[in-house]
Amino acid sequence: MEKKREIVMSGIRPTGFLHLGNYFGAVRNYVRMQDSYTCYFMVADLHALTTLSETRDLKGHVRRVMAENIACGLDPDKVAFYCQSHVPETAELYLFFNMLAYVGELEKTPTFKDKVRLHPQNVNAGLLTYPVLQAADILLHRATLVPVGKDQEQHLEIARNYANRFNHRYGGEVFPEAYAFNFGEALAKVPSLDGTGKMSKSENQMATIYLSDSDEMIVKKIKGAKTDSGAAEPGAAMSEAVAGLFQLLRLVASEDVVSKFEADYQAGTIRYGDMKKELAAGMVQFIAPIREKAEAIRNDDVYLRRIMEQGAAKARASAAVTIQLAKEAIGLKYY
Ligand code: AQP
Repeated sequence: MEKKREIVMSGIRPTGFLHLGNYFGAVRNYVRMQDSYTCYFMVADLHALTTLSETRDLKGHVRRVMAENIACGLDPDKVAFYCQSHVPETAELYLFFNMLAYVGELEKTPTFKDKVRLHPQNVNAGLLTYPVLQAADILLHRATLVPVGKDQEQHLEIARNYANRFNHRYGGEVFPEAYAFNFGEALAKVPSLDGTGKMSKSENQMATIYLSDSDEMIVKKIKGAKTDSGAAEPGAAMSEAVAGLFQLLRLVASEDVVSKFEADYQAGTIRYGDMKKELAAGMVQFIAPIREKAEAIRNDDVYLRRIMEQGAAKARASAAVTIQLAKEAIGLKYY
């Protein structure tokens, strides 16, 4: 008998253009997992509403995120690839989990505190309960594996809490524990080019490389990346900015090339201009085919509509089973 496949779930917010962090933290693993797991991947448009007060660009962003995922190799026929708002069961489960979520706990979530700092004028309840909606996304399919980047690790701990709380409060084993997944390796964190933090859709666009950047733009951004004046003495620790550049180089260059520049760094002879040239060439070679493919998909209305409808149907079939189990456990069943 065929072994039951583990269930995988993950999502990306349509808040802008996909970047290298989204690729190496998430999409690359979606593609690697699609043949051996039962996968649900979604465009988290409802999550986007927590920070977007202007939704004029939403449609374009949703289509772009879909197209870029597919251009990266995601096969909508192998997985359920859907828009979060097309699966209303998500909102139902979110409501159930809100009864298990404590305000004090949510207020302490670091991502909430960051968002309050960044958007003090828009501290809405949706922002506070973001991890609750995320738990609903994952547990709607009773997923156990969640391919995400390092920045999402804490949200998964929260999702495990809600799963356990639900099972404990209402009885039964409706929800499993879900864990962040990166094939046994540390979760990815693709650094920004300015040496501070991670690449991100919505912050410092010149420090983030997007999958839609032109060749010239990629070269320009890498040229402008922060460096330092080289190792102060042999064996000295790298600055955060230079360590980040090496991390990026490792994503697109051969081991020989990386080792050469590492040795130069240690010897104090590194020429950052040469390293940047190598990095830019590797990035251009990596991104150009994705960009071109995504552009064609993005403009194909008929195809995108078919993908969205097919994805929603698969996701809703799985969601209906979970909602039924959850309602039975809670006791929301009167005849
Ligand atoms: N720099 C990154 N390195 C590794 N993984 C990353 N992810 C995001 N940035 C990096 C992973 O990508 C998936 C989608 O996350 P997201 O939609 O929250 O992406 P974002 O770029 O972080 O988007 P925003 O809108 O700009 O969000 P904030 O404001 O939160 O930074 C996730 O798996 C994430 O781990």
